[in-house]
Amino acid sequence: MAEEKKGFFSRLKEGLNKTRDNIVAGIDAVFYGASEIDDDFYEELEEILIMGDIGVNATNDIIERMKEEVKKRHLRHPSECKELLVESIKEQMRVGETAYDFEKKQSIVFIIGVNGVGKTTSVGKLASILKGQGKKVLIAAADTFRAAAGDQLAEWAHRAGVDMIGGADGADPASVIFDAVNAAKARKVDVLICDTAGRLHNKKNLMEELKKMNRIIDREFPDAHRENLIVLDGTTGQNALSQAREFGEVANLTGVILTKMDGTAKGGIAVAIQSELNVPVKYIGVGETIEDLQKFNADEFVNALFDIKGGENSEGVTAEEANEDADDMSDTSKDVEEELAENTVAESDIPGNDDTEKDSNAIDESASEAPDAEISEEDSTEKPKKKKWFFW
Ligand SMILES: Nc1nc2c(ncn2[C@@H]2O[C@H](COP(=O)(O)OP(=O)(O)OP(=O)(O)O)[C@@H](O)[C@H]2O)c(=O)[nH]1
Ligand SMILES: [Mg+2]
Repeated sequence: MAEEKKGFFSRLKEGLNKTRDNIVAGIDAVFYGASEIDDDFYEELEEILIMGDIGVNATNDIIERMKEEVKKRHLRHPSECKELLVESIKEQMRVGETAYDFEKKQSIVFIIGVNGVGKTTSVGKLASILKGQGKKVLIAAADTFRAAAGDQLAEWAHRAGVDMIGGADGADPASVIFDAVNAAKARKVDVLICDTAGRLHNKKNLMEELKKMNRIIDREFPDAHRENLIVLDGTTGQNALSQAREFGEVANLTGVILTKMDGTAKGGIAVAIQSELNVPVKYIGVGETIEDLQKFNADEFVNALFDIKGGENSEGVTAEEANEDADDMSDTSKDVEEELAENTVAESDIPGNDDTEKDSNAIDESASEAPDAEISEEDSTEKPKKKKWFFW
């Protein structure tokens, strides 16, 4: 078991195989095929970067910067430019020093995104990382739309060894948030991570519902540090950008969790996200098990992409070492994941996506913003709900 496990850097490198084939092979052909640094060279490079999902903005920046450096350093041969490109991509993607401040504060991490992108999985993985750091973590199952959603998250909570608060199937997700935020305050939890239902960004009432949940958090726990992470599926390429833009309209996005980077040829999207949206990719997912989420590290990512040796992060700790704590939690994950993998949500399964939708799905501010009683464990259990999850 343990000997089969690979370090995160190896998994990242392996996961980026297709992206590497897609981008790096073409880039090498330009660097080592062209005989001089001329307009054709820049044009070919530009084309490959754009085709590799790196995005127009980032590509323009990279090319402009390269032109300047070529002049400054009096470079003559295209092969001398590869290092410039690598440095330039790293520069584009570097995550600011404050990006992970939430780890040091009492925080509420709100996880949003369209259907099936890997939100619930990422909540479980993130909970495990934070638990591994010795944090007191609570997770909120605010996806009450899909019958199996609570069970799926409960299993992740179990794997990560953290508590979870949920609501009855079909309950107002805002009421789950209300309960969870108050429980987090009462129990002096370090980080509350809230899973939410997948929603299409063009469904107005569902997007309004996100705003409502946000307002409840602000109102109930104004002092908490807020982290709104959008989960984007790396395999969807440019679509991920439009999803992030739409969600950015209803929530102040503070970061991206980019999932399914294993096995996609579109990994270049990580560069595009950073430069087109100006929102940092904070975590990337490279697989389905609990250890397959890692803090995004630009140097490590670009080194893996270009197969450059030296997978060390800025703190001088290899990703493998940093991840060791999560090792013992991974054993059961695959089997149970398969059991629970009935999670493709048809649009019609989601309230608001269907003309026959019940009125109760309409946003009812009064329903869940009204409760002003303090939430205690007793209060919560008294509510006549079909299913409610508590693990203390
Ligand atoms: N290969 C791979 N699969 C992943 C990754 N992250 C999530 N998945 C898979 O993607 C599928 C959907 O994951 P979920 O976590 O249920 O996605 P979700 O966004 O919560 O889905 P909804 O709640 O239905 O909107 C599952 O089969 C996960 O195992 C990843 O980084 N790599
Ligand atoms: Mg989910």
